[in-house]
Amino acid sequence: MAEKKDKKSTKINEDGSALSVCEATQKMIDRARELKVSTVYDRAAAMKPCLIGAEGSCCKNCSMGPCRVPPSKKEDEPQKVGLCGATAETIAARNFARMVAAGAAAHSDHGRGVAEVFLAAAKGEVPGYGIKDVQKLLQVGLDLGLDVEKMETKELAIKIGEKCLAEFGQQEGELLFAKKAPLKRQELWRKHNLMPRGIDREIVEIMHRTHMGVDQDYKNLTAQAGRAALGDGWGGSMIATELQDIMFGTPVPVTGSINLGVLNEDTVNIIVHGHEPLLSEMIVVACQDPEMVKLARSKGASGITLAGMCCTANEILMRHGIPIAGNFLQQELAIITGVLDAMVVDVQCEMQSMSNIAKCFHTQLITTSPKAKIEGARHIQFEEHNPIETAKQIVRAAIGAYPNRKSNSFIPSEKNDMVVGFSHETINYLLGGTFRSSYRPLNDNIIGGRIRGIAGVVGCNNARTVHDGQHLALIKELIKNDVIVLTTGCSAMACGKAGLLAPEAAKEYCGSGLAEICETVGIPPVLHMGSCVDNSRILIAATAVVKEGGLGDDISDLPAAGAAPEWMSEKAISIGHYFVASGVYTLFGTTFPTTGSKKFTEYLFNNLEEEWGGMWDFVDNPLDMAKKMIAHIDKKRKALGIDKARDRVLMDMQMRRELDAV
Ligand code: NFS
Repeated sequence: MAEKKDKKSTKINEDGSALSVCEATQKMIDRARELKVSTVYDRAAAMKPCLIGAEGSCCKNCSMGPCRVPPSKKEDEPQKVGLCGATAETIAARNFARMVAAGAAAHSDHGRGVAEVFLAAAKGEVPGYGIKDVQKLLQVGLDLGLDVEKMETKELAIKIGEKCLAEFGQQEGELLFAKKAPLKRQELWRKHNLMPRGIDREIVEIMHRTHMGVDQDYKNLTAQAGRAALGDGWGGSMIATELQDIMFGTPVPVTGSINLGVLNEDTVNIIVHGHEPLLSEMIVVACQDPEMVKLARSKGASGITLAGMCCTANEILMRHGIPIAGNFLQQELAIITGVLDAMVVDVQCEMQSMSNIAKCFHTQLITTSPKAKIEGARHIQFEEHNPIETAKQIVRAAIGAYPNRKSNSFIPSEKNDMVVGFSHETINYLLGGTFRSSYRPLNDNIIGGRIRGIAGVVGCNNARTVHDGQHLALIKELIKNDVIVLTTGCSAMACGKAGLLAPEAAKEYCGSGLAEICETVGIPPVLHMGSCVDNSRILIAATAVVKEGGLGDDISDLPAAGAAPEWMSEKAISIGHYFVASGVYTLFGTTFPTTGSKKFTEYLFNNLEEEWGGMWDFVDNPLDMAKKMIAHIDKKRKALGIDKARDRVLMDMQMRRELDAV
């Protein structure tokens, strides 16, 4: 049935440039154009972004506007203000804060959903779900201040579920997981009034403060955005990660494969796409059910292939090794292969265009969350109290669609192998060795200079730049310079597709120090830590490095930096802001949503470091971004007095090379 023409792609944008560095993606863009199916790549070429909006200079918070206040073109031209007098910095800061609110809300509502199901599962009300990781249950119980020794597993799980749910609506006091941060960081949060109260409260307060005529001080708005973002990173997202680990298992290293080539011509193909693993965990089970496999065979298929997309993919990959079909900018393309029988979505990062594209093929687009319906899609609602039944209904729908395939299928051949599953617990175990789990060897290698520093490279794809290109250029440059990279989200998938998540990548891409460590321990130089809510794992890993000792007493002391070179979602802004508020120098690429206000941007990019120990930055070119991150890492090494150690290592290598040359 497949047209066997897996030829090389033409890689042609209208101006001759590449749209993606991912070969499968480029082939599918060509294929879509052949079939005259419009994709995000075509729409990006046809519709330019509004520059005033992109730089945060448009206020539409009341009906006297929208007011546009772009920077003055000439020196003597007065800076425009809104009808109410709102300045460019107020407008940019309000817009920025609202992005944080939306992003924090998305992660936290995910976390709330997990907490609700967790509590129901703990009470034994959800068939199929239970406690998979008792060790982590105990750890989280301790983190929440519970007397774990006095409780049975069931009682403890119920208490944890209740405590976590209460974190959302808590009116006063401090978030419980914030106490996991280094003590110095907690003191700083208290000093600057950044310590988050209840998650919902911080988000609501942003919406209040950014209403017309309320908070009109950009610094005050930045702080409130910081509080809400911390409520995301150390609250909503962390709750999601921790409870998912307890319910579904804490990830351990597992192999998997990635890219559109994981789809199969002769099986029923199902993709689960979105962010919440609640239903997809059960779809994994349903796809393996002999009754379902038999049903698929009765329709002429040889079996069922389940694959993931976006962060739902990361969740089931990390825990079950389920293959990934692709990242954000590949979702339409997966349908265009013509072999996708069901695209099952939950929440977030789902393009509405899939609905129209699915109509050109036989694909069932199935929504499952009451919070995320799509016009034209079939809705099969996730039944929280009987998830296996919902899952089977979905798998049956996919099998039912299989005989309707048209003869125009095309699957690009690309798929890559990778090793994933680097939770904080795994890193601790792997680096510490058999005798004692510990971050000591990591710290020692940073102090000794074999590892120059740590980078978190995370975030989305963005159709305004070359798909995957920024991630890969940045990450390759970092590991070449001995910076170990922790990755999540669509960035992690870009790495997987490019072979960076395989241990062999160390030899090919790393500087000699990092390569040596990776080869000794048997890990890739880029560690896949999970989905975007799992950025909370990076916070925990950074805290563990601080607590291990020898690298300062706060996250802001670490030779570390964070980046999201292809970001596009509001969630990314919330993540960036909680990294900054946690003391991390954080760089974004493509565009930055405040540049319309020089004063506010200056505050985020410079002054914030004095107050918070972390700051924002914007760099479009990934190699320049790497340079800035490395310069920051070196600055921190110097402050810690460990720059000499590295010099010595470099000198040794240099000397060795010179000796070799003789
Ligand atoms: Ni993160 Fe995951 Fe991807 Fe971006 Fe979307 S899937 S939550 S938001 S696009 S990394």
